[in-house]
Amino acid sequence: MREKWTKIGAFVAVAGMALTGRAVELDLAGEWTLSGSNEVGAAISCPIAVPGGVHEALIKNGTISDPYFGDNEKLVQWVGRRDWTISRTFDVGGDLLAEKSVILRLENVDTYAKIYLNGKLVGETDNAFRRWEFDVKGLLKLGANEIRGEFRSAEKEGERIQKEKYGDFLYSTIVPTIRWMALMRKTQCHGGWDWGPTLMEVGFAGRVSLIGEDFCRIDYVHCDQSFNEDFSKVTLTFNVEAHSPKGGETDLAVDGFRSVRVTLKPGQNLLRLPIEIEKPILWWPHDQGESHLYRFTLHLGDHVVEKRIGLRKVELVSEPDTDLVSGKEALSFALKMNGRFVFVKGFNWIPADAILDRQTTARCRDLLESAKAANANLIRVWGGGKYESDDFYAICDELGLMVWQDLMFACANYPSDDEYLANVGEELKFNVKRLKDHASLALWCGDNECNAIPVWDFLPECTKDLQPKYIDNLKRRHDYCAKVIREIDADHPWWPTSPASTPEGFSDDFYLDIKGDLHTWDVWYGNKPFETWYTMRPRFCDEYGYQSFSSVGLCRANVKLEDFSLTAPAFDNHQKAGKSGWRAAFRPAPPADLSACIVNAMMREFRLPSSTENMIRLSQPLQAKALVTAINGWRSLKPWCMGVAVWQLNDVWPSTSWSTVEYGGKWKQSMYQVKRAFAPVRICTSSTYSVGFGKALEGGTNVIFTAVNDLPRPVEVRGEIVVRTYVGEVIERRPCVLRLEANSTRCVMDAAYNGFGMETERANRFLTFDYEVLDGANVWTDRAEWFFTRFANAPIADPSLAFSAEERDGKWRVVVRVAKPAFYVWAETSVRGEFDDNSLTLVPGETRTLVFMPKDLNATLADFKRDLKVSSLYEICR
Ligand code: BMA
Repeated sequence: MREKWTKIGAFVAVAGMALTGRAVELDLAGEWTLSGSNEVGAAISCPIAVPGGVHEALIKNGTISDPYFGDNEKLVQWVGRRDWTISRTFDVGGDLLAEKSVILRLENVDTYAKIYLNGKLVGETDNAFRRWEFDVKGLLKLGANEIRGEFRSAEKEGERIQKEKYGDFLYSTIVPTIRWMALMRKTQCHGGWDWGPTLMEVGFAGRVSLIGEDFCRIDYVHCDQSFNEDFSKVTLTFNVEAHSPKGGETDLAVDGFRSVRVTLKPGQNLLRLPIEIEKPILWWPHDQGESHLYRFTLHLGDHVVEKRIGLRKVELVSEPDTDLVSGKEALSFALKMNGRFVFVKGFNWIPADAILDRQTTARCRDLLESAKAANANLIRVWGGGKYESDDFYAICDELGLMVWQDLMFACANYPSDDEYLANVGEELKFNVKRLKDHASLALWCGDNECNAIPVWDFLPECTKDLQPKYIDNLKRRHDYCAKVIREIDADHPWWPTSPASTPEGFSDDFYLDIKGDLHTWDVWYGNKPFETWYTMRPRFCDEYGYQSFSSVGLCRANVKLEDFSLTAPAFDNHQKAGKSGWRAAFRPAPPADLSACIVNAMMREFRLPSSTENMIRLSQPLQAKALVTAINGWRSLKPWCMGVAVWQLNDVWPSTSWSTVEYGGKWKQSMYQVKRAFAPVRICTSSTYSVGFGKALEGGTNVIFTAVNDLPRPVEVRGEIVVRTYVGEVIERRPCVLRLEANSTRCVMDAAYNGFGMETERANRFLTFDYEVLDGANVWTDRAEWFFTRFANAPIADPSLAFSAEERDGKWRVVVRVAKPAFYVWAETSVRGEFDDNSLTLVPGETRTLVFMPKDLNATLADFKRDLKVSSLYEICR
């Protein structure tokens, strides 16, 4: 195969920057050959994509069937236990050979491979998060060359490392399927997670290229930003890491700013070039201002690097204080951008797909745009996945989404011997230099929940006597990582673990709501009422969630007709937190099957449907109700609480999970409700609850309306609180006009139920607060709601829901009307796309028009109308 030379001058995306100029790069991406053998030893040879992985290649070749369908996942486990060879030939021309030096650069080789060039070993890889460079000048020849990666099974390699290096001291992980997962520097959820399949990917997952250097090559350009007090001036220092075979003099310049003469010594060089910018246009998360990006062009000799950089300062403010409610010592946790506190509304991100080849930029963009559309301002890249692609962060920069970046460690005890840490150090150097200039990057966090693992009682290895050793390892790793990061990046905050109750790292009260950040899982795993969240007072909750099934269409598409039942094994295989999932595997606490959590809560909240389809549908209002309950409660606590992030935004495959966007990108009901609950100005409804004696929930006899304004300017809210019966009779109206200061919280009303004549009528009444937000010329309407009883107990009447679809002004619209109140009114179609609003409460007399925004540009109005459905609780719960 003859490759096109990237005679640099063309745009080459390297580490978030464009490399142009006098260097030669031969990109070896494309079709390679995969060879190995199957389960019974029969030879396989087929095309494989680079970048890409072995599973997609085997699916395309017809060797394995789609692992996402039914329980096919179980049939493909042999793939991860085999060794594989991935190779290709390529032509080399005279230009590359004429260079003084040529390196082979490999990013994200997954994972254990020996790399050969023309039959000679050039190096070995053992960390999928690193960038590898091997000197290959002496091995290349004019004309045809061959490159080959011989990959060993990571699972077997993990086992070998455990036995040979660590003996009986087990580095336990929560992953039940692959015991040695913690020993592999590879995406941890490849080993299966409580929302994902076990698919131990293998392959060249990143860029593979040959880079020739004559005078020099640039390895990294990364910057430091230093602002004066009032942000009227910034010093931006470019750090240029360049390698030169022989050394020499040249110019270093940033177009339009500065040029200096520099001397490169033979070997590695670090050059620093500060520039000053007066009155910088700052970068803000999208809800706080413009997400402005500067474009800088840097020259080193005739090499050119372009970078898009947002100028901003991000701080983590975490200070001891006192909880005035309990009188206990507490610790704040809040992000500050450009000197202004920002309330975080976030989503947790897991990889875009379990199969490497399907983690496309388009998929990432679609999901990130969904997060922004749902009013989120932060994405947490969770530690069990991967450091995402350059494109991912560039999209976040552009969309105005902040990124909480975990290091890739999750739910395990990891080693911390020198050899292991040195490998991690290389991984960090690559990723920190690659990512630190992204305006979106807000914080580095050491890991996900590794604090908890030594003390959780359901990992059998974590015995009391070994705890100190595990904790010691954890601290050693945290200290090491913090130091490596600090040396490269002094501009971003560091937090040791998500969650932690102290900036120092381990402490045994990491689960305390009033100290630091919080993950709270009791409501889901403990099957507790959603109001339990009102009893918590988090400073920053970066994980909480509630599961639902995917849409009926997606659930049907992934099982055979006869398996379309919640308890059919093939259907249940998509519920990884269930009896087959990891938590239950270690802690068989009731309910053993966690889909039963959904059904249990459904019985508490709603009347039970009579069909599988409607059970699936009803799980989505359930999840929506759960998520919004917490958001309303915790936003009301601002500034005590300064952030909420929903677990989880997306799915890696079609599954029953905590995601708010199902596999393929379709919004669940919860996403629409979270979007409204995350609006920058919001009337939040909540109630006072406490956990009483015997641990029962007590309270819930008042309704609190709290107005929250997260915008940096005052707004006006005009609305009306209306008390209605379930047949739609209006009992009372209370007008309400409010002026809200910038970045403020204000209690609008805290009223006992009695105040609404509720002693006898409680079950038959609900409240709406319809309001208009006047934010300068920008005006929008919204509705807050409060139900005095659970829907199971409410006398919901037939709303006589009617709808019609039409095209007006080039847009497809659904017009919905009801004769009686209707809840969780839900429009759905099989055409890919979203509505501007959905999952609604409608009251009599109101006509709602929902505008559809198709993502499938070939779809027609007829396609849209064909299976368009609008339903509400009444129709589903029967
Ligand atoms: C959290 C996460 C994940 C997990 C989720 C749901 O704690 O960090 O490990 O998927 O819980 O159990």
